Formats: sequence, structure tokens, C-alpha cells
Amino acid sequence: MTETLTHTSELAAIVRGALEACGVNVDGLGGPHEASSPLTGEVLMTLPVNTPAEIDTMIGRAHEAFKTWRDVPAPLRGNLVKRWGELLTEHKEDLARIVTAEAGKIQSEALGEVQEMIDICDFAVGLSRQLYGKTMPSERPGHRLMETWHPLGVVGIISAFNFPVAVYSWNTALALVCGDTVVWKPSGMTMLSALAADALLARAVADVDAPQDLHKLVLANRSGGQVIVDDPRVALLSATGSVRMGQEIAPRVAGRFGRALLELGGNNAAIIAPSADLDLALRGIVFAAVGTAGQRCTSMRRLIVHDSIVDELTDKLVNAYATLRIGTPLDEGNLIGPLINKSSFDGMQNAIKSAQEQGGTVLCGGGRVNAGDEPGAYYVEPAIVRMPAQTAVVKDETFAPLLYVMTYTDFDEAIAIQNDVPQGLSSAVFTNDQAEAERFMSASGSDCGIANVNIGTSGAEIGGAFGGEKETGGGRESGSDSWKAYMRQATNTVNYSGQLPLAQGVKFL
Ligand code: UN1
Repeated sequence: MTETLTHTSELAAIVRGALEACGVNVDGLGGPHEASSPLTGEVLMTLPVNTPAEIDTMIGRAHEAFKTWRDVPAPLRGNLVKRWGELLTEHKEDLARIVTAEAGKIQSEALGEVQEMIDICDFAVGLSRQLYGKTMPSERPGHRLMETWHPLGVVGIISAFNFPVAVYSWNTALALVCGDTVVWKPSGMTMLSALAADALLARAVADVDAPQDLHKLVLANRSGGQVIVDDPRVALLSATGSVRMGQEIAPRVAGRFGRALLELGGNNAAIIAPSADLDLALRGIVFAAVGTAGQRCTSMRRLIVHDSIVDELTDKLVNAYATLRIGTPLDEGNLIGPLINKSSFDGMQNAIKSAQEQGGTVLCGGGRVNAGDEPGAYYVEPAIVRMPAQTAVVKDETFAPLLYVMTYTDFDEAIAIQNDVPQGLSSAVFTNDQAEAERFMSASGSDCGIANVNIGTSGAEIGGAFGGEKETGGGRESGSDSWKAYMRQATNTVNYSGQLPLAQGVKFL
């Protein structure tokens, strides 16, 4: 999928072709929403925006479809997800192309994002035969005690621009095998990727003859999202985005006794111990700090380095940063694409300014690249800022390639610095001291949902549960037993004794 663009309008043509290949009726689109590309700043296409009344109808249809879908045996529901996974494999490059154009990811990372969708489909298909419940010994003779897991209802999904299709697929693949139906509101910045992913699901639905209304794509702004948040027919609301968004959504969903699954901000750190393999650490740090232009929830934003190696490591990092090519992701030589928009760029500039005011020294980066060529595009040099301590700005999440470096003397101090932020998504330690590694993963070690050893903070596999604590929101998505969030649990006591003994030895009648 290598294309070098000579003229911006070619990008719109490439995206149009990829959308059509995925089955999107491009001629039927058009409307008030401008879908633009961070690669060039140009508008690629215009799209319709759903009204609250339309969204209400969509939720109603998905709710009706649930009544049929919940009774389809789970392994047969798995057939739908299996077909979706096949179509995603077939159209991996088409979908990745749209993700690149719309989210600004380099091609390898965009392909990786679609691979993540394919992987979760595989996982969910296996899961469709493994929605296990437990049986427990009953305290009463001639009784059986067990649990069953049932479909929950409509799952509302609100997703962010930075993983425009993968995080949605974690939710959707699991929800569908669990017998739920889905209503999805993607980010306003990545609606084209959403149209393509949803069109492939529509094809899978048709191919296996599943109920048409079991998935609904809502193209809307924030107020459209609120319709989904507030609707009592939406049993689970799974939302990825900012802490502010989570703070708004969580009480509203709780107020109607709905369930919320939140994946919010991250402010992820790596501790670099004196025993670490520095070359390995270097590669882990660079990918986590500048991959996806620092715009992953899991991006590395803080380095906590033992004071005996900090100068050596920062020299190596600055040298490594100097070799990174920044520019259009359509050129395979570039490793850093654009920020999503001007407000991300401004956020990074403001953070660097605050860091300097708080005693920080910029070791490299921070400036805008080729601004003259593409006035509406925001390419930046990734920045490293040496901080005297973990000041207020370091505790904020800045969604950009901005890495703060701090030092520590003893390992407990490093863990305390790592934990002393409001967010709790991902963390890492680079060490060859096994006791330190174990300590980091222990109950009084990292307080994050993800705690890695000799691996960076980003790039998790789908097989593990994904999510974090504190302001990150506490939700778990993707692998392990995250599926339980998408189902309701029933406890069944069966009496085959012909008597009616009461529990706890109670005597009555
Ligand atoms: C996100 O940034 O919201 O672990 C998801 C990772 C990816 C998923 C990130 N597998 O970096």
C-alpha cells in the first residue's frame, strides 16, 4: 500500500476507492459534516449527521433485534463474528488506508490496528463456545447450585479518534457473541473509518443471515452521543475518551442504573533501572513515546530513570529521536505522522511552555515541521523534556509525542513517582533485577491496569484485559474475562430432592 502523493486531491480519491471496496455506498453520502484528513488538512468528503429522533429509532431497532439475537445459540452467533473477521482480513489494506488518511497513522500501525480487529474476532469466535458459568456445591441435599451467563441488551459504544476501529471491534466482537446488539458513535474525526468497518459488518450480517438491525452506526456530535448515554434501553455504555467525557457520562449512566465501561486517560510511565539493557529500553521507549505520534492512550509520557544512567540514556534518546523521519504516513520511510488537529498541536505547545515554567529543560523537539507546505496539517518533532521533579504539568495527560524525564535514587521512590498521578492505565519497568520486576508487579507496586516488564507501555495484545484504574475509569475490555461485562449473571438453584429444606437451616411451616 505504498502511494506517494503528488497532489492532495489524490488522497480523497484513494479514500473513496477504499470505502467502495469495503462496501460503502459513497454516492449516497453527503451532508453538513466535513470529514477531513490530518495528513493535509483537506476535506475528503461530506457526511450526514443523525438527528436525535433518528438515533432514538436506531436504538429502538437494535433493541428489537436483541430480542431475536439473544436466543440464537452462542456458537452460531460466533459464525457472524467469524465472517466479519474473514472480511476484515480480505479488506485489511483498504480499511488501513482509510485509517491512515483519517487518523494519520503510519501504514504499519494502521495495518496493525486492523490486525487487532482480526485478532479480537478470532478470540470472540473461540469465546462463543466458552461462555462458562460455574457450578457450586449446594449446602442442601438433592440440590444443585449453578450460574448462567445471559445476553445483556443493547451495548452503546462511544469511541475515540486514535483507535478509530480497533477499540470499537473489541466491544463489538465480544458483544455480538455474548448475544448483545450494538449502537456505535465513533469520533467525529474518524467517521469514514467507521463507515467502512460498519459496512464490512453489514456484509457479514447478510452473509450469515443474522438480524439486520443488530448493529447501528450513529454519525453525530456530542449531543447525539448523549442520546445514547441517556437511553434506558442501552444496557451497557462502553466509552473511550477523555477524563472529562467520562466524568460527564458516568453519573448519567449510573443515574438510570445502566452499566458503564470506561477507558479514559493515561499518563503512562516507564522506570529505567540501572541493571536495564539500555539498547532494548531505548527501542521500547521510542516506540511507546512517539508511535502514533504519541496519541495512544498507552503512549509513554513519563520516564523515571535511575540517576546513575540518566545522562547516558537521554543522550541515546536524543540521538535516536534525531533519526526519526517525520512526514506524510503515505511515505513508508516516515515513522511519525501528523497530530490529529490544531488543538492537539496547541496542547503540546502549552504543555512544553508550562514545563519550562516549572523548571524543565527541552532536550529536543517540540517544533512544527513543514508547516508551510500543508498549512492545515500539524506535523511536530517529538519532544523530550528533562524535569527537576514531577510537577503539575507532568501529572496532566498531553495527547502528543511529549516525554518528560525525571530521576530516582531508590526503587521504592521510583514506584511512588510512577503512582503519583491521577491516571492509572499502563506502566513499565526496564530491569534485569528479578526482585525489582516482581516488586513492580506486586500489590504495592504499579497501581495501573497494565504493568509490563522489559516492554514499553503501549502495544498490548488483545488476549489480556485492557483498561486501568483511578481516572482511567476502571473498565476492562478485550481479552481475558472482560466478556463478563457484556452479559448478565443468573444464579440457579435446582431442587431434585422432593423435600424443601431451607438454606441456613431455617425452619418454617
Ligand atoms: C488506545 O489507545 O485507546 O495497547 C488503545 C495499545 C493498543 C490499544 C490502544 N493495542 O497500544
